[in-house]
Amino acid sequence: PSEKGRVLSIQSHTVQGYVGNKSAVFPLQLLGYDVDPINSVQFSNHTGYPSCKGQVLNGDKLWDLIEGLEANDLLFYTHLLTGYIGSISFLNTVLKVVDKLRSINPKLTYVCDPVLGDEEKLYVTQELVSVFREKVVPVATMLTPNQFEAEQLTGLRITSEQDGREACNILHAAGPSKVVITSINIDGNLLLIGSHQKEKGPSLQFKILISKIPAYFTGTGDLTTALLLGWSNKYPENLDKAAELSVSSLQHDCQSSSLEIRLVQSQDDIRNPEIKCKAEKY
Ligand code: ATP
Ligand code: PLP
Ligand code: PXL
Repeated sequence: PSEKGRVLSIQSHTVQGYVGNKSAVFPLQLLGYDVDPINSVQFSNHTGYPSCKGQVLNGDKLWDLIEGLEANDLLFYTHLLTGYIGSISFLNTVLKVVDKLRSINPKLTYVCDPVLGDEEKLYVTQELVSVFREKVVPVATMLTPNQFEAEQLTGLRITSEQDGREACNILHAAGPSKVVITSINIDGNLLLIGSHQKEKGPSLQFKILISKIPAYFTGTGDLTTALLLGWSNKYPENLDKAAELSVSSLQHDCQSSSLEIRLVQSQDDIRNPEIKCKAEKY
């Protein structure tokens, strides 16, 4: 276990329920991190409900906040974490934030969940996918796409473990040294595939088999990425261990049948997860 960090987390806020910052900030705090949230939107609830109201932060307003922090010398971060981003202008400003933070801490780790869609459906424009592919992936340190997002970012069709591993290698070549495909649907079960490209040499890859709970959860992707950030910073050379710990926490949080994950009720499982899912190295 190594150093703690200070995380800037740019994600959605929902008044009620747990997606975006609501599912990332508290778990990271439990793991001992200082977390500074910037809310990219403030909505009443997540979009899995019949309706939803609220406000959206634009790129200029995001930059205002960064300038405010900079004016007081408050821009030293060890980690930047981003999730769903809905507009090109906001995404371009996030790219400016990455540059700015790296000019202050060249070792900044940028953990990016490239939220583009799921189950063959995009929730963003094709243009946004292109910006992710061309500009965001190259500056990310760790990337956590789902199956569909990995396909969008690589152009590869992923229907097997082997395809997943190849997609990871394509993504490494584009930038991030750590890639975790958080779920691949194979034969009714979920497979997580992780890949760490150390210096030169082949990537170290592993898989975790996750038994699928017959329900649909919102916010699990956001929680997974936050936990992967938290644990992989503690075990920087063991992405497989970080992923085991992250997935094991999640299996506790997904034990209810409601639309929401159970974060406050699962504090002990976040701090000290009992390993329920073992990683298998390739
Ligand atoms: P994103 O779009 O943010 O990249 P994602 O689509 O990868 O997210 P999920 O598909 O929600 O996110 O999966 C993230 C993790 O949540 C999985 O690795 C798994 O541990 C857990 N999970 C999600 N849904 C289920 C389920 N039905 N049964 C068991 N585990 C689940
Ligand atoms: N779907 C997911 C997974 C999201 O993360 C978000 C974020 O706001 C949305 C949908 C919302 O998209 P829209 O407001 O375009 O429905
Ligand atoms: O989980 C991603 C997410 C983020 N932000 C908002 C959402 C969702 C998913 O529904 O509604 C506002």
